[in-house]
Amino acid sequence: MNRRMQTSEEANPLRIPYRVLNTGAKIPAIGLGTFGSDRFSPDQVARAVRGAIACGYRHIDCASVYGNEIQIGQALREALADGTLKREQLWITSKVWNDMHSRVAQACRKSLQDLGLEYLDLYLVHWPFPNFHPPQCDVTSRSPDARPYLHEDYMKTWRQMEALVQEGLVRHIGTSNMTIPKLTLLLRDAAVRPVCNEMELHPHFQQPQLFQFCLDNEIVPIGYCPLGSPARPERDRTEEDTVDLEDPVIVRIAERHGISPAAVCIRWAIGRGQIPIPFSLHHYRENLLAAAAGPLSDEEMEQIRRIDKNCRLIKGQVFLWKENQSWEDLWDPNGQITPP
Ligand code: NAP
Ligand code: SBI
Repeated sequence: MNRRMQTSEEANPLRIPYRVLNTGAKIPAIGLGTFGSDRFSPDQVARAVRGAIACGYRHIDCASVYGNEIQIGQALREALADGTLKREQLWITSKVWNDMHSRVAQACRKSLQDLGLEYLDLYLVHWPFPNFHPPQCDVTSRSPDARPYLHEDYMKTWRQMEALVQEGLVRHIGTSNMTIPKLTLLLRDAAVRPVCNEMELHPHFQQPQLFQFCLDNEIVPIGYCPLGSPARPERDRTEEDTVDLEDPVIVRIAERHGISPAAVCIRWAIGRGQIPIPFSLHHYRENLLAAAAGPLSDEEMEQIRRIDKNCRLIKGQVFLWKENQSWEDLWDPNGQITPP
């Protein structure tokens, strides 16, 4: 075995699959989500990050708005302390929150400082809406400084993202919560192309057109709420929401393999070509093993394709900028950017 092989097996003992980005870089095909919501403290999430890295996770999905980057930074410092695990073996993502769209470098430097890192592997524009809304918010209220999506504004933010790559503060930049019309304009005007779009993806919300658009344009889809976010905050629940982990098709496949419904969702996600980032305080090891277990059969993949219910869980109500506006407007339902 040559030295290069040894290094890569030490870095990836469980042989977690990876995806190749449009820059040629490799990103682990599963990451650990870190949004503890109002239920789990920063210390609880940081403990999960420590445990997850110890059992083989190499990709952590962070964001300044999750309010726990300082504690996660401490966990990362400990993981890197004895030099066995090297910084370059980790993939760390963070995101600029909506109130910092005109101060991207400041936001990025703050995340770097809190996480104790010299660079991020991936920095995302968290939402395409430049309005501030405090995390503990009431979905029925409207933020007084809410503003609509305007492509010119987004490009001003994107230019600042591009500058971070030039400065070496981040290795890759990407988007989150974008739609086809918004991405189409960004791809037309970007000097540095987004490597990914982080978006809601789970068996009951497969977004087939946007998903295919991303693949066609070498944008890797990173899938949030990959298990249907069973512990999401009350503000993100409606009576129409369906439950992926209880879907009879998912449950039947799980029983056939002797695995959990969550493991089925993860194997489906990776088999489809998206990167799931399940949050977990208690099941992260099981989820990593599912990622390493290999694909479901073509027939099982097809069965899951057919249970899509177009059931969006994170509707984004908090980002609406007008009274009497529907959350659907945020997602450009007519194939065109919803006018301001
Ligand atoms: P999720 O990952 O679908 O669900 C997480 C929940 O599932 C946790 O309550 C967890 O419980 C449970 N769980 C995990 N593994 C399980 C298993 N094997 N069996 C049973 N239950 C299991 O939803 P999410 O946390 O909403 O989304 C994941 C991540 O996506 C977030 O943490 C965040 O990093 C990211 N995100 C990004 C955006 C964005 O706008 N870019 C939006 C939403 C989310 P335990 O803790 O008990 O394991
Ligand atoms: C927050 F901390 C505050 C609001 C909010 O709304 C949408 C969902 C989200 C997010 O953007 N990322 C998450 O994991 N949850 C969130 C987080």
